[in-house]
Amino acid sequence: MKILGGLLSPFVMRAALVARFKGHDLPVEMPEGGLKSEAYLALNPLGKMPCLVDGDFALPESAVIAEYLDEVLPGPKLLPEEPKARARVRLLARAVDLYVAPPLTALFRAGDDPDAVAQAKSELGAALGKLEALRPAGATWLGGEAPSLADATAMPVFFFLDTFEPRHGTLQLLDPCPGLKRWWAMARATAEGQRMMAEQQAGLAAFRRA
Ligand SMILES: N[C@@H](CCC(=O)N[C@@H](CS)C(=O)NCC(=O)O)C(=O)O
Repeated sequence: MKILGGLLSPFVMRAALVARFKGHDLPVEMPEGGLKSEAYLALNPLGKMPCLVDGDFALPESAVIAEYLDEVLPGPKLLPEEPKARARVRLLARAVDLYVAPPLTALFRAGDDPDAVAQAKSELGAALGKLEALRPAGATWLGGEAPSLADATAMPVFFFLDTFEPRHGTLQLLDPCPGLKRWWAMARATAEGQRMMAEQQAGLAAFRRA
């Protein structure tokens, strides 16, 4: 089994982290010929990364890959069994995908345009406040007392808060969200978090060189 894509992408990293939280280190590689090659589009007609390849089965979309890996790989379950806890983990992951990731992408693209930066930061601050309100108060991990698919979704997105901090003061947006702030300090200090940060930093350096 392998993941096609590059680890700077929070969507690719989500799939890798799910496997790692379950005790597996799946190979991650860019598809030969790139995302728009005929061969890659035959595997993943969406032409985006990641795509999981499991034998002759190819699966795009990181949230779907995450649930598949949780089902097929041995190890701790990252979606809780209890229906309400399970729904909450899915909700937190969806909130990150729908509300937190887009303003970070906008910030990435804003360059030196002060209006675009201000707009993206304002939307990001509001989204972080909503995520704080959605998560169980006092939980160690994002959605409870053990790592879940919500953590694997959010951690590689929060990497960009650190990355944009020197230029845009993005970590300060966590000040009104003490629970999230505590969670992020804990999560990025774990072995998985440290490895993830180093890999995304290396990916960003390569992206900037290119
Ligand atoms: N909803 C998709 C998003 C994937 C996505 O947007 N990947 C970006 C990299 S972060 C990509 O492949 N961009 C290249 C392109 O769209 O051509 C998922 O969760 O897998």
